[in-house]
Amino acid sequence: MAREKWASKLGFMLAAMGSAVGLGNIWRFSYVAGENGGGAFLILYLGFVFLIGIPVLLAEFSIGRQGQSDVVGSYKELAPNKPWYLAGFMGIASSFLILGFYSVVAGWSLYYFWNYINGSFWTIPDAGYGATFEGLISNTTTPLFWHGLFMVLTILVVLTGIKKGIEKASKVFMPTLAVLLVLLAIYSVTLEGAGEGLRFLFQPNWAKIDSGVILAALGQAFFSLSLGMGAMMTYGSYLPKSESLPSATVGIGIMDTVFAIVAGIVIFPAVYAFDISASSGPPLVFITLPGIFAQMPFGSIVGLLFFFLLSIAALSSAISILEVPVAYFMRRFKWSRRFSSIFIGVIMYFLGVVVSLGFGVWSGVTPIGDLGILDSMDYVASNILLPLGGLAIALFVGWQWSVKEALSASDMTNLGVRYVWLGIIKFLAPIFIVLIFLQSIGIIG
Ligand code: LEU
Repeated sequence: MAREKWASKLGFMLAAMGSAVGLGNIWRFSYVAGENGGGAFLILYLGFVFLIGIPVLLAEFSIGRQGQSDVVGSYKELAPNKPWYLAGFMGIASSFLILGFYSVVAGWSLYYFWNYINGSFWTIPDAGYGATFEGLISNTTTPLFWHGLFMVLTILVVLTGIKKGIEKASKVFMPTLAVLLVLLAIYSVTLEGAGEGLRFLFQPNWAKIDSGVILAALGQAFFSLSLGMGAMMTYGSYLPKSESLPSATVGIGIMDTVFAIVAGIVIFPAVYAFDISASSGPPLVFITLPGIFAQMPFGSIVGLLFFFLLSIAALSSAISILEVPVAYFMRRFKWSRRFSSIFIGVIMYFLGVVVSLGFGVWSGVTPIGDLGILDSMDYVASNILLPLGGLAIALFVGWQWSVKEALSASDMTNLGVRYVWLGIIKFLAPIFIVLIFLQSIGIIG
């Protein structure tokens, strides 16, 4: 059977943007920035996106398009009998860990959407949004229902296939989310206390930087660009060789970053206006945003629209995560797309059950240090496995491939910046990633 293909380059770009823009830009970016001191974190994160993220993204697309296979198959195709494909298995492991918690958070978003439809969130609940949210996530069954619904939607899109499912869904919703987010940002900066929020986000306090903050910024850059897991490699593999990659890559990277910054401009003024702690962790946006909506004119409609779009953004990212193992199992075991999507999706659902219970009956379970189940899975996947996946990608393109192969696979052959890119891929990105790791485990100071 012929391998599936995107209908157009624009379709590919939108799908890749759909993968990049998601909960990571709004939910994860804001709480990780909040926990890591704001401004200085933002600068590190931006530095990593442009210096490492976007160049490695181009490398990841190139491997996929050249290999024309899934994350394991592409490495095997391009370097038979070499151990590079092990990096592919690491990507598959990341996809399970990430979708395991991603779907739970997306379920919370769907629940909020529903509460804006039925009117319960139009006014501030008696207990306040904070306690109401805590009540939701610590409940045993309600979040499991919404998380299950989200997984069903994800599976349905993935089993419909590349063109009809993934590509179509991304086209309409992303632009709408962008417009809404900008409008919200404009509103948010008029809130009382906004200045303090903006200062927190934009004024770097260098004293806050330590090895943990640096690692968190690197992890966020990878997570937000969907990098290092094989999602972008798999998406790249559905692209015909005739399409050019560099401009698409830069477009996706910039777009993703702008989304995160605008989301920060929405959220941090509200954090200060409503006197919430910036370091309140994963619940942050679920408490601040409804607070904004409750104050603004037509807030209930805005809230409804916002959580609808956030859920869609999460969906277009989740499908790219599920696609990583689905594509692998389809090829390796000759499973149909339908069976593969359902089987793997169900396993991921059950992983998510563990994550969800981690906020309720298992809230005392802390697999890593004092991190709960979600935070532990996120830490391993985003701060360790994704950067390692990125390291493998950079080393593969920089060292396994000849200069000629690397430049032609990435369509950089005639571009002036080709040696800058190659220098980053060969030296800078690997060295940075290794140094950050060494520093975070305390080997260098
Ligand atoms: N890039 C996505 C996001 O920011 C996450 C990724 C793991 C698919 O939400």
